[in-house]
Amino acid sequence: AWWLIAALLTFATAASAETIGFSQVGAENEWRTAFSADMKAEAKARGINLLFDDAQGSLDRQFAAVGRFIAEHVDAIIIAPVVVTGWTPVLKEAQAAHIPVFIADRSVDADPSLFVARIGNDTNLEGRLAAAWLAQASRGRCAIVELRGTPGSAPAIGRRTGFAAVIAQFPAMRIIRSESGNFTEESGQRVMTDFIVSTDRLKGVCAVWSHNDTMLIGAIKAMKAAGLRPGKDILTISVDGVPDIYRAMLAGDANASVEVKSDIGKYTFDVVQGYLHGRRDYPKWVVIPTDLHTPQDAAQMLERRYGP
Ligand code: GZL
Repeated sequence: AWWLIAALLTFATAASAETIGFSQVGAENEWRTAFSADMKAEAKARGINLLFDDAQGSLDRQFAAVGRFIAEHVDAIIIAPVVVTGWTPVLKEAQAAHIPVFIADRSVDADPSLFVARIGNDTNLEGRLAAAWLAQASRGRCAIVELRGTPGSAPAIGRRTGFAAVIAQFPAMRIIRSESGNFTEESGQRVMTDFIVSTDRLKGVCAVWSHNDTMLIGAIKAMKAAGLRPGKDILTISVDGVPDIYRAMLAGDANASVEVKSDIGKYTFDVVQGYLHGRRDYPKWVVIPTDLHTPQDAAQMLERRYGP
């Protein structure tokens, strides 16, 4: 009878729905919250039972969340790691419990045999692209102040390393101040205020290099409060491609941003579900591509990424 078939299908669907644990870094800025929203929406669309944990930037909370996921015998664990170090013990625990682990967004410093794959961006390339743009925009002569991301995080390490590798080829390009703003707007504003004081209102400073847009948004507020003109007298280059940076570009306050896609739920769950259904041919790193954007395409980027 039809009702019996419908009942069996419903049961079969419910039974096959995977339960997946997701340990998220936190909610430090709009890139992160967009990534969390995308992961939740994508899981819902796929009928996945997603156990979501916001670690509020704490590595210990992430370890506790993964421990809970293991105790609950989830089908798979996804980790967006706040920092690169310290992950081996919990990854070994998951492996011992035969629960596959996937790294999403930031990377870990751990034996690749301890996770199936990482789905994420190339942070070193982001730093290189940023420096190459600045080298061109400043004709290779620039004193730079740097706003760094969360200490020990893959994006802070990769962006700093990539940026430094490119400016090393330009003797007249150098970083004269560098502090962590922990990827947040308020810290970016505070650090830039300190830079303004310690450099006599950014005298001789040609550019601000910020490891993410959100810290730069804070820095722009600090510069404007000091009567300075970001995007005009001081070049700005940052990373993420969040809506506010395109708005800042359209206002003439920002010059360039390297995009990091935050809507990577579809790529992540394709790999996770594929693996759970038997695929074993994934590379260790599924690279999410990046692009640099400037005011010329800011309006189109706002339209395309964030709708009317
Ligand atoms: C992407 C992501 C970074 C963003 C920041 O690498 O891990 O973390 O660039 C976010 O905005 O805090």
